Amino acid sequence: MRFDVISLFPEMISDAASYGVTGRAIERGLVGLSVWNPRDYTLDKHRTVDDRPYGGGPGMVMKCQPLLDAVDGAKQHNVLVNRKVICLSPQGRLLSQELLLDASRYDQLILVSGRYEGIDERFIQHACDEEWSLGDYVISGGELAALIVIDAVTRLIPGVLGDDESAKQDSHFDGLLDCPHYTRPEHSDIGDVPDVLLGGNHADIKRWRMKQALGRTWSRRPDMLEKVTLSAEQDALLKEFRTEVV
Ligand code: 4FV
Repeated sequence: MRFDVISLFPEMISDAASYGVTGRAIERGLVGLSVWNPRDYTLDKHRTVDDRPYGGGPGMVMKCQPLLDAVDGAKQHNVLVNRKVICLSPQGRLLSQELLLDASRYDQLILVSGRYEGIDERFIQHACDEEWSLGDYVISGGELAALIVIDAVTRLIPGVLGDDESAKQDSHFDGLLDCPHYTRPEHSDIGDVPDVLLGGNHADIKRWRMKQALGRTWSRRPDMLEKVTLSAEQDALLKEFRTEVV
């Protein structure tokens, strides 16, 4: 998997992606990352990447040409075919584990990070396969959204996480919130570790964790429960949880 990010702030991407799981995955060559600055593709001496909006209104809009040429640069650099060009914007499809799992199957993701009020629509319609959104709020640039896509997709690349099992442990992986986690000390003045986790009975531990995941999803994100089909055992565990909390 390789990520090619189109951004006016290349260091913001390369610096942030150099830490932790993503940083190690890049060092190990499990994922590739390059950043392409549209300003390097401008044709005028002032290296102009934005201009005033037609129809008036506040702020500036990113011009087509520098973005088109930057995307072409990212494409020419990699002859990979199984790729997608994604524009990160509030008008896009909401990011989800399901969308990111699908994206992790591509060879290349070209992630376009806008700035200013937005990007000339003709570029989006002509050069982008899809628009993706972090959520229904406005941030100052698409870079943070691109970094979230890079982080979340990189975790799904085989070999990146210690054992691929851990990606499966991730919350949202099976459509449920995660169970609570504990580590030493066993006892503290802000509470003790639940006994079941100390008993060493892995079946009981697995059962307790699923019960907690179901219960937390039910109490915090009932919208997610509507999207999953629970097994008979999960149904029973959730009933048990609910009878215990009322
Ligand atoms: C955004 C989002 C987002 C809009 C104008 C950048 C800003 C500015 N990107 N999910 N929500 N982008 O707010 O992805 O150019």
